Amino acid sequence: MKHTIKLIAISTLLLSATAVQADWKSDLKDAAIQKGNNTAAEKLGLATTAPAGAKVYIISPKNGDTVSSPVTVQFGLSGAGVAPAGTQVENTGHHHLLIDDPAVDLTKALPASDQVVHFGKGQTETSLKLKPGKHTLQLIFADWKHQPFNPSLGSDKITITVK
Ligand SMILES: [Cu+2]
Repeated sequence: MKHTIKLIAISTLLLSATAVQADWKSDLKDAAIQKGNNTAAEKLGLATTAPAGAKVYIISPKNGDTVSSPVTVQFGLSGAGVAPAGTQVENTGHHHLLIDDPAVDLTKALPASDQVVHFGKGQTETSLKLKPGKHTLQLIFADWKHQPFNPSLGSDKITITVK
């Protein structure tokens, strides 16, 4: 009797060890598939579907404000989350600030320049040095590979005057 109990215990142990191994293998397989899909999406420039109902807006300054430089720009987002660039988590992305209306192709990964500023660490505000005069600001929220969502998620374009 004692012997039987021992055998059952051992076979239970073996069964759970096999289950753990299968889990581990399928996790590894899933990770490999995900990595392959990510590489393909990046190479092919596939846009990520925009999180439903997400909105991007500039909290401050407000359209028409007169401000002094440096200007604190606060980024607003609802219906989606912020994640650092390169981190693929569903329904997340990072902010990009377009300064003075640069031409950008919203179907491709955004370039980086003085006028297209990436916030790849997941920042939600910045301090911006601007020359005196009128300037426009617009946010574009893009996915882990800097590519705008489909449909694209952007704020209204605001105009401010720097003293
Ligand atoms: Cu970016």
